[in-house]
Amino acid sequence: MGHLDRRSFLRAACGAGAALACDVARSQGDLRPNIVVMMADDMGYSDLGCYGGEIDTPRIDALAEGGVRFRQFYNAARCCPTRASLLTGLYPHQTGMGHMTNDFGLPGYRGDLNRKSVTLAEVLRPAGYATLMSGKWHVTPEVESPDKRNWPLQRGFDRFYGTIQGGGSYYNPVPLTRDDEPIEPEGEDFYYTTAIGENAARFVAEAPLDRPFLLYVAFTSPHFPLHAPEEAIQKYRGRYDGGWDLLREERYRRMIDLGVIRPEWPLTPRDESVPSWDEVAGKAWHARRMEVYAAQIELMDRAVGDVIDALEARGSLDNTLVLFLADNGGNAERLRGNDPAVMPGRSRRGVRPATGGGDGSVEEGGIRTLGVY
Ligand SMILES: [Ca+2]
Repeated sequence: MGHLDRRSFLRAACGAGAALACDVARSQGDLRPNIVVMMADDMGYSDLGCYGGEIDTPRIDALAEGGVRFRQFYNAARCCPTRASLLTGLYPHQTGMGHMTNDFGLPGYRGDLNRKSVTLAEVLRPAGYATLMSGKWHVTPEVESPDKRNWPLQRGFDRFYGTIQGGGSYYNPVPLTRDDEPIEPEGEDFYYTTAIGENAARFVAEAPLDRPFLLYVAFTSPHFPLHAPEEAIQKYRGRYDGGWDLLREERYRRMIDLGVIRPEWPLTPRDESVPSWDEVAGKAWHARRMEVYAAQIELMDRAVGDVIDALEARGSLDNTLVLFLADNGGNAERLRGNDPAVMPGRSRRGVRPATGGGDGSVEEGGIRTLGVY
């Protein structure tokens, strides 16, 4: 596993690009690599196993083991600005997405991806790439209106499955969309994270064989609400009963063992707004929140695995650049309806996880997240 600062990464990436292009011969001779970008939503720096987390994430860990695990990887603090930057290569304000999807009447804050910017798909499609997307779009306020000028298909993608807006139910994401049209969730056991992975895997299987593809997989996991099937939650039952003070120490030690942080760096003090675990009320509710949060991340890891398996099945894995990142840190919003009387899991009400951290904050907990290449 490599650990790189930005300068070393650029050197490595230049070399890797040349190597990838030679790995696998495509049937029609176009040897350019496929590009797969997968992203989590509101996930903390140390949640994944390869960053010291106790959550089982073997598929992402394997990517890190065979590639590069960034220790210094920054985002734009919230869903919309990060997505706008990732899609365009620009600062969020240059795209009109300096904040979320509200229009403040200022060029940098229109809340709608502007036409001065071009997306990855708008650049790669004319260059011969198939352009595929599964997951959350969230760079336009026009969610259900007939005005679809800034939807994925109108911004360079050939195929789309997912949601135009930000967060929402994992059991009934509204409006769920295929290409430009609303659809209903399929099946009794529908779970959005799994469906995003399945559709992304299908796009890989159906992608043209004579040219490369871009696949953008934008999970909503583990963004609130805390929704996960009970069987996935049960695996973590009791795992968080020791509370966040103990968990912080456990993760801190594992991060040192894994080389994510240096042993001479002390554990930062607990956030002043958070009481000690000994003093907090409602321990069972807090622990349950983390159990569901962990299940959400494990299910996302399985969905990542579905995409990797699909790449392998068509013989494309060795000629594909795979990136996994988070759009911002763990969620620190004071969510309305975050009611200790409501146990998360199957509830359709909104409950956020217990870890907090920094979505929306430009301190390190918000903007410093993980990245695997
Ligand atoms: Ca986010």
